[in-house]
Amino acid sequence: MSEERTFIAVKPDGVQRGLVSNIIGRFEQRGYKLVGIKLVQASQELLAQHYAEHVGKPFYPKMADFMASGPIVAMCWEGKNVVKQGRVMLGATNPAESAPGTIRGDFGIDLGRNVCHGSDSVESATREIGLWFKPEELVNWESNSAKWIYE
Ligand code: YYY
Ligand code: MG
Repeated sequence: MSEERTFIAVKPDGVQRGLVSNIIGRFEQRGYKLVGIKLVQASQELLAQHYAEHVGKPFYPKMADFMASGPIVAMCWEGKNVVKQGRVMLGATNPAESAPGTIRGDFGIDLGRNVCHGSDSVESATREIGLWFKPEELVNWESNSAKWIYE
């Protein structure tokens, strides 16, 4: 079993459109374990840290304003290869290129309204979890279903 963790966030469009339970359900049903969750109104400061690699790019101001336009559901999910598999479950960055069956492919049309964020590497995940959660907001717990999910 793996202790790998990733940061998944339902963006303001996903919250406004009532997609929170569907997105949580996909990670639960896959077998991943929820270890942190909260509703956050993100500040520009937090977003600039979260998207540090994109600050200064032409699309950044509009994207950051969108990300600050309403609540975000910030989550931490745990399990084997959850960073990579989380990205697979999200689909491509541009929903127009996301396969049906993925979150963005099922719910998105435009690049700037792609519903959900997921960490792109184990290093990013560690950094993002540390930005969005205090250590005491993450819960270590044993899932009774683990033996039915992992061989
Ligand atoms: O990691 P991921 O979210 O799949 O894509 P990134 O390239 O890191 O971009 C972050 C975020 O920015 C993306 O989900 C949509 C938005 N964005 C945009 O609005 N316009 C672009 N040209 C590129 C990205
Ligand atoms: Mg990214």
